[in-house]
Amino acid sequence: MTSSPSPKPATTPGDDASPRSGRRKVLLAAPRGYCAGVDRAVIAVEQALEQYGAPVYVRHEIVHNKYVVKTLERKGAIFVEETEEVPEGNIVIFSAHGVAPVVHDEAKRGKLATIDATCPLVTKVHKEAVRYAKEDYDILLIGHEGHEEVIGTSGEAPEHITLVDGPEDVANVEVRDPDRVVWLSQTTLSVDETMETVDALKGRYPNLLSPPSDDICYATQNRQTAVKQMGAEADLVIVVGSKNSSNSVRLVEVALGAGASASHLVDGADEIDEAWLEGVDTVGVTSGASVPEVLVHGVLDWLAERGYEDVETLTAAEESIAFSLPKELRRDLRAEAKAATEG
Ligand code: 0O3
Ligand code: SF4
Repeated sequence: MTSSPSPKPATTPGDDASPRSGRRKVLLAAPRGYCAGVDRAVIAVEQALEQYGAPVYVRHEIVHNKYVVKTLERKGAIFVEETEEVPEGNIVIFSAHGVAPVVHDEAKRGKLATIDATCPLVTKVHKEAVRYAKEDYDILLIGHEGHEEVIGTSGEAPEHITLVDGPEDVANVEVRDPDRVVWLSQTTLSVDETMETVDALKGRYPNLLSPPSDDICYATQNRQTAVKQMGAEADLVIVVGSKNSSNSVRLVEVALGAGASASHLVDGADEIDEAWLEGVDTVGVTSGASVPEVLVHGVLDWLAERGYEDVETLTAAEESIAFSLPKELRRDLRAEAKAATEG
């Protein structure tokens, strides 16, 4: 996963930056970029285009990254916000963030073939919601209002779920029975802020039940651990990611909280402002879970051109998780292979 840009001589633009000691260095976070759920979702769209041909419709951005969406559009994917926008009889892929059960019903009504690219770790939270609703708990879902994942999870049991959008929202919560309450969360939240919210909830509901395992996923946690270490050492932390990517935005916040003097979210090298480098010796670089590595390479090359050629990898965790493709694609691939051997 780690790599260095091709070394390039320092050029004039970097000289304007006047670093403090002249020892310019890049700290590169590991892990960073694609998680297993994003990898699977992006491959699912590519595979669907190959298997069924263009166009293939995708409900919502498959992952929250501009570059990924544009690249898939060029290959023949059509992104829509509502299922009703997909013409009858077509294929629609549901994004990695998951959908509410009503969306599956809409697709059935529209006679659409569906491919569900919801990350299995988001599905796990959906299943928890269904289970606790069946057991008649009030579910406090910690998450960001309006975020696609929260809309999908809430849709599993709308009458049982109350959204809690951060510690400041805890005072607004109302439940039926304070002794029958459980909290769940969006997968891409700040670990520290979520724990603050949980502590505040426990202050109000001492018997609050916790989810059986972490809802904030391994990838979110690992990327935050790495950027936290980086924030303590870097003057500036550049996070590669799109503005609507919750997990990427959290990385900027965590970097600042860990002590970085500045941190900025950029979609790519073209969004970096030369002025950010003023007085900066150490630049931290990381990327959100929906960000292809090519965009990080662009940033490293841009920095190398300005004298930040020395790249040191800061490894916070090793990752080896991978998910199999959505079952609908695997089923059709198997059928195709069978037909080929029989024919
Ligand atoms: O949930 P978030 O806005 O961070 O979404 P991204 O940027 O597409 O990253 C992938 C995360 C995901 C699909 C839900 O966990
Ligand atoms: Fe799945 Fe976590 Fe990636 Fe979201 S960030 S797609 S939950 S692995």
